[in-house]
Parts: sequence; C-alpha cells; structure tokens
Amino acid sequence: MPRRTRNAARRAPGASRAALVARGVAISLVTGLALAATLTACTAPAKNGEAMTGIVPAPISADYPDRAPFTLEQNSRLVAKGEGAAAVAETFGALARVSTGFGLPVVDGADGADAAASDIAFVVAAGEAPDGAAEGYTLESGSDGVRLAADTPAGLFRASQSLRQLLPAAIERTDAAKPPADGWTLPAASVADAPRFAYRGSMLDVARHFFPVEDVLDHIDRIALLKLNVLHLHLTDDQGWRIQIDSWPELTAAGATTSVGGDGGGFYTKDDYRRIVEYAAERFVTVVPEVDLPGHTNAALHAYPELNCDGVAPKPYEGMEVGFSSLCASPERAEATDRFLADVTRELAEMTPGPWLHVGGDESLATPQADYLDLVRRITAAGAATGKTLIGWHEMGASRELPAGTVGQYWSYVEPQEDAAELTTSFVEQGGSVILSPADVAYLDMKYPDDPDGPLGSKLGLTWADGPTTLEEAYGWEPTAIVPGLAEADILGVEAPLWTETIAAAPDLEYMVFPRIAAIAEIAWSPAPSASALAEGRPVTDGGARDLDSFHGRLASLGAHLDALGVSYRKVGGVPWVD
Ligand code: TNX
Repeated sequence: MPRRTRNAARRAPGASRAALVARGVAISLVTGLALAATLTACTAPAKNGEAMTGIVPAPISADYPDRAPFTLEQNSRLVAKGEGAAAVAETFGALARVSTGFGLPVVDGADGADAAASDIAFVVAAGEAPDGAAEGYTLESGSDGVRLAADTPAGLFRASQSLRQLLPAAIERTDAAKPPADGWTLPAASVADAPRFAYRGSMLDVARHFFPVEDVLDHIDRIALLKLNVLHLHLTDDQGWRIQIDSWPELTAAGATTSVGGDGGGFYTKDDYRRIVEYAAERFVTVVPEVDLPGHTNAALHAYPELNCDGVAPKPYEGMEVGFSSLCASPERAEATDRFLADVTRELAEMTPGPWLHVGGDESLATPQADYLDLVRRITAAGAATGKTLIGWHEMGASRELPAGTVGQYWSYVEPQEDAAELTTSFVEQGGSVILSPADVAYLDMKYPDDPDGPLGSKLGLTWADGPTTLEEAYGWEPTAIVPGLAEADILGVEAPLWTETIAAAPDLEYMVFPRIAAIAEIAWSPAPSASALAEGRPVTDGGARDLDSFHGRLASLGAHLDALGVSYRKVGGVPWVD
C-alpha cells in the first residue's frame, strides 16, 4: 500500500497569500443548470513531463486539439473586460506572480487594450457561458492567446481554476519556482462548462478541534481549486464554542478553552471570522456558519448555568461521545433560552453576508421528542427572524413547522437507515430542498482502508459509518438515487463534512480531505450520468460522465498541484500519482 508521503514544497502561511490578493469581490450564488451534456475527451497529452493533464471536476466538454500551446511569459498581461473581471484576474495574478516571477499586470480591456498572443483575457459579458449558466464559462487557449469568458464574475473565477489546473503544477508554488522545462505552457484547449448543483460544500468541524484562521484560508483556496462554492463551519459543539458573540461573552471566555483529548482550545473573533468570509468571497465561496442546537451544547451550557434546567453548569467536556447535552425546554428557562437563541442567531447573521444559517438539530438524544419539537420551533423562529434561509441536519424534518425554504442536510447512508428518508423528504414537502452528505461515502473523517501505522495514519479517522471508505466509494454514488422521491430539482447540492474528533492539525486535515473531496466535487459539479446508467444503478461507467479511469488520470494531475501547494494528501492506490 502507498504510504503517507510528506512533501518538501515549502508552505507559505495562508495570510501572506491572502494579503496578496485583491479584496471586495461580491459573493455570487447561482443556480445549477441542467445541461444535456456529453463528455468529450478530458485527458490531454502529457505536459512538461509531469502527468496527464485534465480538469477535476470533469467539465461538460473539454477538447485538447493537437495545436501549438499557449506560453505564459515575461510580457504576458491579464486583460480584463466587463464588470468584476479585473478582481478575478487579480486573484489569479496574485497566485501566478509568486511562482513565475512575471509582472502579469491586470489591464483594462475596455480601454482598448486588445489581448495579444501572450495575454490571458478575462471576460464577463452576457451570452458567454453555456446556456447562460451563472457559474458556467468557456476557456479557449492556443498559440494566439487565452480567453476565459463567463456571464458572471463567479463563472469567470471557476474558469480561472480550470486555467490553474491546466498550467504546470509549479504555478501553485508559494515561492519563486524554477520554470518548467517546456516553459509555463498551457495546452491548446477548448472547454465549455457549468455546474450540475448550485451548492457544492466542504464542512470543517472547528469545534472538536480548533483550526487557526490560516489553516481555514489554506483550505478555502484548495476547495476553490475544485470549484466547491460553500464552506460550512461547524462552529459549536459539546467540546467548544468557537465564535465570538458579544452579548454572551462567556460562550468563548469559558466555552472555548477545551477540545477533544485536552488539546487546548481557541475561537474566532469577529475580525477573524470576517477575514475568513472575505477570503472566501474572493474565491466565490460562501461561508455557512453552524451553531448546533439544541443538542451538542455542553460548551454553552457550561458557560451559562441559566441555560440548564437545574441551573447548574456542567463540567467542560473533552470526550468523543455525542447525544448527552441539550438546551432546556422548560418554561422556567424560556426567557434565558429565547434571549440566547435570538442574540446568537442575530450576531451570527450580522457577520455573515451569505444567505444561509445552519442551526444543527442532529443527535439530540438527551432531548425528549416533545421538547425537541418545541425547541426546534423556537430555534428556527429565532433563525428565520434574521432573514437568513435556515439549514438543519435531517432530524429537524420531524418538525412540520419549519420556516419557508428550510434546507435539510441528509447524513444517513447511501441506503437510508431508520426514518432518515422520511425526515429528509419532510423538508421538500414543506417547500425546502436538500443537501446530501451520506456518511458512508461523503464523511471525510472515515478512515481510509489499510491505513499505515505511520505517525499520523493509525490514529486518524473513525469507522462507524460503514468505514473505512475508499476513494472509489466516495466517487461511486449518485445524489438522486438515495432518498426515494427526491427529484434533481429538490437537491440543492452535495457536501463533504470533516468531523475532527481525531483530527487536530492541518496535515491531519489535509490527509483525510484529499483526495476524497475531489470525488465529491466531481459528483457535485460534473454532468449527471446518463439516464440508462442511472436506471441500471451504475453512476460510474466507462466513457460516461463519470469514468473512473478518466478520474484517476485527472486526479494524478491534480496531485501534482497539491504537491506544489504542500498539501499532505493520502496517495491512495489506483491513481497514477506522479513522483
Ligand atoms: C456524527 S452525523 C455527527 C457528529 C460526529 C460525527 C463523527 C452528524 C450530523 N453528527 O457529531 O462528529 O458523526 O463522524
């Protein structure tokens, strides 16, 4: 079995990259487009002696004609046309200037600067994306230049991530890279692309273990490379409260000092959180904050005795059990509890520009069902009063009084267990939609098979969700084939959660997340398998939209980029990784 490799590329602190990049790009969330799509050849010739190239997630169509490549060089400019194009060009420029050492000035195409053969044009204009898809784009490259075009800045940013993947992997380096042997070339390419689902998420549990801002910024940059557009932060749990709430200061003063296993605590100040939100927005990633209620609340109950039915604060918790804590539904605690719910959701909504607020709702095993329904009603009333659309784990579907549009997040298995399917359908019946995170294929904290006994491998990950989970299992499921009766339009998207009971530092996180998150990103972005493949229950088919050989080949190319970024990913078997 391949062993975990650490790589030599230097890691730059995320902050320095963050500081390099232009700010203030508006978030743009878009709806997915059903594009009747056939996938053309996605694998291009070898580049610079490195790997087969190609894009992850697979585009709708990608052709690599046998023509002269484009070469990025000393005099290349980034020619921006249309509203929002310059900011996207600048984000790409900030990355590519460091590794290439080129100036790569962003110039305004509207001022008559026509793109030359050595330039990259970044264009935002109506009618550029396939079928006008909001995150769709086209990419054309050859010896006469490169043109990225989209209807929206978000689409243009997605195009720039395909550009990033098609360039030599050394483009990712956070120090001045030795130029690749063939120069900074991009194969001649013709790509047309748009996402299948509007919500393509990565979740980080920063409550079981806390991760500093820099780690989160690094993670955002890497998920953006895979065209994910949501970072869900699980901000509170039994082991820690990780977000500053001014009106309830003890939440962080007393509730943030612990984590699983006594590894110390931490929390994000409002400024930290805003930094994360801004860095994400520059990459067209929306932050979804979660406060997990009414269970998973030991840290809050420890900080404020008045939230407990008996008025006594429980001890801090550093174990790994779930389902023992709960807010109190009793009328004697109603004033404090409702004030807590209103203040927390209000402050969180105020610092969150995105449209969503996640209010948890999972595994409230210590809450009697009548109390659970009462508390869910009060939690969602407080959340809805902020104007945000709420998201809850699928258990919240037990309530028939959910605010309009509430989204359910499914975390049972590919084969739904117990009443998970009915609870999930309840969100759709009440006018909402669904995010799919089936734990046996999409939970990134499930162990890999045959984990090495290395310094990190053996202690990382859990197995409860039918684990271990292979890359191929993460890749081999179909969102519309899980909850009976759910149509494509009922599915807002797909998310891969990383729970961190066993994951305490950035290299552990990277090892569990990559490469399996690439499989989830491809399910969320790439065209749906054909109707006949679906009817046969085979989303992964030779030559189809989801072809395992193609995925493995493109993943090897992505691996070279992750190496250059210094990501400590698991080199799973079956992928022709480049050494
Ligand atoms: C289940 S599934 C949880 C988390 C744990 C995770 C560990 C769900 C919504 N909650 O509380 O961290 O399992 O894999």
